[in-house]
Amino acid sequence: MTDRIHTVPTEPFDGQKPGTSGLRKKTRVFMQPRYVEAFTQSIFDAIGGVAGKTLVLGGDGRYFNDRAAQVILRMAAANGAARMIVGQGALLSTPAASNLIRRRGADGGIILSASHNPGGEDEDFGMKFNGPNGGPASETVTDAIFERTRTIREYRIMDAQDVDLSRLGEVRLGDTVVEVVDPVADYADLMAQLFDFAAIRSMFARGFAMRFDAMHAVTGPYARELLENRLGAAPGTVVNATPLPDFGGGHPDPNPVWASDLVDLMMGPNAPDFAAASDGDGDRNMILGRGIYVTPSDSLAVLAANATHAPGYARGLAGVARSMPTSRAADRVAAALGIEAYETPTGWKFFGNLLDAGRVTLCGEESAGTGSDHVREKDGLWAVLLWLNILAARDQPVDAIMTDHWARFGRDFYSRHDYEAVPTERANALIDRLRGMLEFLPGQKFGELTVAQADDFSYVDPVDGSVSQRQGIRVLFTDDSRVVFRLSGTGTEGATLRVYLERHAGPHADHAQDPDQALGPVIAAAEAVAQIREHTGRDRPDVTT
Ligand code: G16
Repeated sequence: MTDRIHTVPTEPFDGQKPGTSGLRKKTRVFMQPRYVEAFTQSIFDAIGGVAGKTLVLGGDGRYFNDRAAQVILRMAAANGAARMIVGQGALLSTPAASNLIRRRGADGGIILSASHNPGGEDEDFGMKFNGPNGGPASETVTDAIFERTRTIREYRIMDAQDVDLSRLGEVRLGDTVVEVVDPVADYADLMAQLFDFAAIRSMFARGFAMRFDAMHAVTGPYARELLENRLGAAPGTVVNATPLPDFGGGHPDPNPVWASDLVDLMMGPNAPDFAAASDGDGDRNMILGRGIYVTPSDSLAVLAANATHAPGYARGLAGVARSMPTSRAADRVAAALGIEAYETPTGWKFFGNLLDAGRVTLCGEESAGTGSDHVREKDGLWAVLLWLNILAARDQPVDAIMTDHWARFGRDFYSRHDYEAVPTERANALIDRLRGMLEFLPGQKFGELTVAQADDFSYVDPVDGSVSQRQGIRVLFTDDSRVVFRLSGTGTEGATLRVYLERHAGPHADHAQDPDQALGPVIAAAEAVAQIREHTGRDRPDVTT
């Protein structure tokens, strides 16, 4: 073999700045000559090189996943990596990649995904780096990567044929061992350690019916293996199970808008007992019972209150964490359990230190993410399995579990309104105006509601003391309602304004109300405070979840 290592000159590319979760851009941006190469070399340089190191590599199977993986392998070889552990077909769900990094003691990993964003030549692509703990790189590391992208002048790559990633086993690329592994096996084994598979199996054997929508994305093979093969759910329980490069033309985003078929099924006469969906890279989840949608914020709270039904959590929880815009439902559970509750900025990376320090066991976000200390990413199938474990243990339907939960803790009515592809300057103007008003807001009345407090969320990491400022505008009203305004860090077009709306109804209030109705005064106050229509030019949100 005439493998040859080249040092290739490049210009820095503008805007290779990792956002909430890695670098996300239009696929065609990534397809420009040297773009993936410049970013990959910047990652390698920012982490002190990869000579002698072991990295995990895989992605969600979207368009360009396979091409980017081959480039990264040739660059890892040229940069002297000792071993690259790659999922067969260059596939790995994000939680499975996190697990592999941890289990194999790797120095980190590169995950190819734009998560729930659509895939295809004209859609989105992404790359993110996870550290040796298996979690998303901290802001210190992503800042160092970004700094490097601004000065990079060359990258190293090996001339070589594509590695056959369809065959399990080891091959060599120069001195680097490329190990192609089954993407599902280790992850499925981990799940079997955490949950009472016998109880879940017996529930399915008694006729419990479920549908899991893999949305043509990466969780299909994982869900088939776990739900149908290991737990005995009826064949056909997992639908849209084959990962496709364009996710079948849809948004692989498990929410009531993009998984509306599943919601329709669960609200109709032929609903099974339970339904769930996951996203492009397998870290998000949506939970539904017959006739009921469980919001991600409520799901976190219910899982926290019931986790001890699962063997992996039988000893109880150290604490729970939620991102700031996530409803405060989980805090109420933590208070009742006498454990710590933490409020972090949006982004799974902020949970890493708390999990590593053993301060929290469960974490979650309003953006359909829930997880625990079993890996360092949110984990869609994990959440589904914990729900199944709880349903098996309590032998009650989802709606009864929710009614019971709200009767005990009260209900946090919750909704998120997204305004997408807003011109960046207009979105910035809205946020800047709010920032300028903060000190004058307390005491002001907006419709029925009076502002109690308002601030721009700032987070001091309790483990390493690092500070993250300007993480979202919080407006708290005297009746304990809340509105949060922030700009998304994952969009690829203009700005996405997210408005998070929340209203608490105590244990004895009417919990059966329609959430939109319950939130009416909060929605009106949000418009009055922020003048959303005027700034965005829109009458209504593009997506409501
Ligand atoms: C990512 C992050 C999450 C975050 C979500 C939305 O999820 O990992 O922590 O909550 O984006 O972020 P934003 O509101 O900034 O768009 P995923 O599933 O896209 O990786």
